[in-house]
Amino acid sequence: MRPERNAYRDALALDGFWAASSADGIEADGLGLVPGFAAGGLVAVPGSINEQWAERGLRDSLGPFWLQRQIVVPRCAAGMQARLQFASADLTARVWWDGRLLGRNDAPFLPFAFDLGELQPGAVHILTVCLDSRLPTDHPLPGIESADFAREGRSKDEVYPPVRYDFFPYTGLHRTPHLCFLPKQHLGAPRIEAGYEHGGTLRVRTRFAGLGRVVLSLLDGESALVRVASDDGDFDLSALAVEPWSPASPKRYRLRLELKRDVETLDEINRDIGFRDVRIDQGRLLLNGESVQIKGFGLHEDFPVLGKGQALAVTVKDLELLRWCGGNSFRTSHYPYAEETLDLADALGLLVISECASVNLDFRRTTDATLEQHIAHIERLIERDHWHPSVIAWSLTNEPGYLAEAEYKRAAPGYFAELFAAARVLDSTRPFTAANVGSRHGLIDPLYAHCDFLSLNRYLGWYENPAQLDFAIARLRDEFDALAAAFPDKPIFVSEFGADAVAGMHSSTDQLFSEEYQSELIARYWDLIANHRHCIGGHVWNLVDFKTAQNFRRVVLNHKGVFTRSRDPKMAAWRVRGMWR
Ligand code: GCB
Repeated sequence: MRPERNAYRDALALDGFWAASSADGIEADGLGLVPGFAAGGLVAVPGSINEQWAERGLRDSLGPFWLQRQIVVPRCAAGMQARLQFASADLTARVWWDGRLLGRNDAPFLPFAFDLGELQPGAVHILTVCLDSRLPTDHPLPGIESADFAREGRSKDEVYPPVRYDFFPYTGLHRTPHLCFLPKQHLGAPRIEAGYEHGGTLRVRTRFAGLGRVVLSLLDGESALVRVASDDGDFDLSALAVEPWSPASPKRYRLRLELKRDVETLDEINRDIGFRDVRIDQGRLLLNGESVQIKGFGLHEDFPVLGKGQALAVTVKDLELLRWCGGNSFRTSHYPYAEETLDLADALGLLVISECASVNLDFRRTTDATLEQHIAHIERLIERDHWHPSVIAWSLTNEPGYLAEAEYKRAAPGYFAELFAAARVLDSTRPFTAANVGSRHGLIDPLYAHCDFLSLNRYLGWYENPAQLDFAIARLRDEFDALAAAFPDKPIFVSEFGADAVAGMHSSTDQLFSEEYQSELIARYWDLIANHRHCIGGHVWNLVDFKTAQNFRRVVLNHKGVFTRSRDPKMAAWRVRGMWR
């Protein structure tokens, strides 16, 4: 559960410099105060190590990287239960406390925690983390080794560092870890469903051990709209006189849960929630009963020097750029973003499609463990993000079956059936989807059967039919018509469309990589999306240019941003602003 500071809980941010090393044999040295670290250096947390240590020749390293720091236990620890809380540790991590292995985490971009019991104020502890971005080939975000390219019959390894996906595999503690201090008797992560149907509805399931009762308050500023108690921590409230949350008016209320014994308060947690209803009905996306059009972008957590390291100023900048364009939505392509990004989306009234870290599932290599992990990661994603009003849908995977069609046809239907069924048990209040890769499966993707709306990543006019926009748009229209006929209840959402443009490259004729062509392609797609009866909207790929692994298709960056990596507008940004505002 995310760190919170209030009268009953505290949290120590573990940001700053950490000792670091990429040397071999560290584990064998023992993990007290490790001598090997002396030969290392310092890295900043939060941040990506690759960028900070590029000059040491580690820019393209997938790890392992060892990070270590001392922690002096603060006074507030007295009488409290300590919990070590990572907002993420990418892509995988093992964690030691005073040389004792606490555990590992294999879910990139998701939080995890370890209970440490009561710590002595003033005591000094050593925290060690080993980060490794070499993922196994059967991970939901599949890894690949250079040798695999040869095994696949490709003449050379094409991508370095070797990855299957189109963003740089940064390694680091990308979000601030915390040492949290909880009361011994405390509340667990609550399950919160805030809906809107003839007034607000609120369903809360609180977990707590031991005796006591939970008091729920719903606050609008200083005034309490509701204050009710429950012995088991469960609440079902309806007909609440609240304003609904929407992009036009993202009204939020503070939900406060207090754990009480007699008159004494033992613990408290707060969430700023919003009341809204989201559903797919008769081929439309309805928010609070009204049809909405999705206008926005795919994004990445990516910035020069920071890599994937969190900086709240960049978060604000990106969402403000999105709004400047007239957008109302984004997808957390292709992994869970920092929780603060969702907080900001809640506050700004943006509609978020939250995506699990899963790209290009390769069904030659999936195993039972893949599905098991994939479901576990979705469970953790939903547990983390389910209470955010901005999250309107879950995307369970991006472009599965990009490779190996035969295995996809054989294995994917069963996989998706189990994946979606498991996910639907976890949240019955939001639609589910996953992004289909157009060039491979077209109309017959087994994914479609399970999606509430069809998410299409389409690059006609770019990877296919380059510089032939009339032909590309005509093909796309035909595909929309065919999908509308085949899936009348499942609207189409174009989850990706776009073209690379190198800022400053211009052309008077249709020319790939020119700013004019990018701008024209986006405008032509949007014209189709906005006017097709079966289409609920689209996301331009991408808001901002972003770093990828090295390969001949990318000139350092993926240049499909309508803004450069330093966030300056290309022509397309102005064009989109003209279309959307
Ligand atoms: C896609 C992927 C995305 C890539 C994009 C591209 O379909 O989902 O991760 O970056 O295409 O630019 O090729």
